[in-house]
Amino acid sequence: MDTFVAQATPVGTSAIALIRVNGPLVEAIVSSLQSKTGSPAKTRHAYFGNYNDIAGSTIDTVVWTYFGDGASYTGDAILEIMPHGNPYICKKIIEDLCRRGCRLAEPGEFTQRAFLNKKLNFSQVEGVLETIHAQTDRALFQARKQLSGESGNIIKGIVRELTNIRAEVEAHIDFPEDELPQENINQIEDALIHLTHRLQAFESTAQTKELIQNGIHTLIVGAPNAGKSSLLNFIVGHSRALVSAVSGTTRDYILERAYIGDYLLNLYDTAGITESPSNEIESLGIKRTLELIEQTDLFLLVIDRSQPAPHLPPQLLEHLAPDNTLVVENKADLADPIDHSSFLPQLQHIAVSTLCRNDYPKLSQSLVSLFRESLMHEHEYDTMFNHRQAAFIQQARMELEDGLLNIRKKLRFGDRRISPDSRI
Ligand SMILES: Nc1nc2c(ncn2[C@@H]2O[C@H](COP(=O)(O)OP(=O)(O)OP(=O)(O)O)[C@@H](O)[C@H]2O)c(=O)[nH]1
Ligand SMILES: [Mg+2]
Repeated sequence: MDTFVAQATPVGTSAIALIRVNGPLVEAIVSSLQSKTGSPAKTRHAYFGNYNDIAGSTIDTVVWTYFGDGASYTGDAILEIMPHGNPYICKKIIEDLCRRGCRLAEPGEFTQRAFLNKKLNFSQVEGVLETIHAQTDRALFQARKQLSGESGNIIKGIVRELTNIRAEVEAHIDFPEDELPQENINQIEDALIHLTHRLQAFESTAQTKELIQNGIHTLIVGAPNAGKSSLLNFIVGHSRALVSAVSGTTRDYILERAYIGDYLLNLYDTAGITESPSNEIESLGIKRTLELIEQTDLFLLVIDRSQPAPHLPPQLLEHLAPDNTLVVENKADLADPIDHSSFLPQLQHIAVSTLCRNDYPKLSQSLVSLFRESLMHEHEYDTMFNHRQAAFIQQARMELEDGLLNIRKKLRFGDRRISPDSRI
């Protein structure tokens, strides 16, 4: 096995940096770092001393820690070296380690070793990635669950239940003359129904998990000049997008990350949608807005309270639903507003003025309730499964449903025998 090395901290200037070495050469490198020879380095023990290159010149004073085989993250011997966080020092140390026989690590290779050495299962490997990228408390909570292996344990519990059911069914196949009492058949059926429901619930968490991890794709749409860019600026809290009284100010869409409560939003400010674009650039802008619709989780439909309701294209209207849209009646500060309650009355409306900071809590509260009740389906703190896992869960659920059908056909209504080719 090769010995590989990588800087674990980002490249840049910082107080300290961390360089990790993994593999069989670690012991020899550790011996060269020890000032006194003789006693072997203690595992998981921090030492302080000079890092001398292979020619004997000191590169830096460092803190280093040795993790013996089996006592490390990867399961292999690891050496962690913490020099000062100077990219030049780090480069020199890594070059020196390569001269001693190490090679540069491939991306993700430390975690790959942990997986190959059975220190982590595949879900936990995904948990490492989730932990690194989590940007909200919810995302971190989910990442911790994933890292702790909780989702795997839940599935193992289900496998145990299924194994018991299978044993009972197989016993009947082996000894068909012992007719399975109706009570047992009912029990098997109930257990399978219960399991399919649980699996279905797990499948449905994947969408929520994605929203929590990657953010809610939120499209700010509406007629020109309704105040869409003003709303983007209002939410992000600074002047990100150009705002002007000239209709058609925003041409191409603008993407900005924002937080509402503890929810991460990928917020798109778009070109105003009008039935009669006045030039080619405006048409192209509208086309782009409509292209974004398919990937949208949440629509903020901005209308101007001082203007009649806008005419919106069917490609947009057909996507708007009470669980994914908030109609923002903007410019609430203007006198004599038009009553828009009959405009898309099935959707929730909220009146705000983006010129009035005091309206922000009202907007954020409406959004947070919409996220909780409609987008997250209230299970934001349950154990969730990612899309990869959900695909397997779906496959398992479909197999169970097949099994259930077979049981109903063959045991209850059929010849009261379970065919050996039943796929339970
Ligand atoms: N009185 C009042 N004016 C507002 C409010 N919000 C925005 N405006 C004004 O409305 C005009 C248009 O605002 P924008 O945010 O540029 O509107 P938009 O929808 O992005 O416009 P386009 O990009 O051209 O489609 C500007 O003059 C803003 O100052 C509000 O709450 N009250
Ligand atoms: Mg704009």
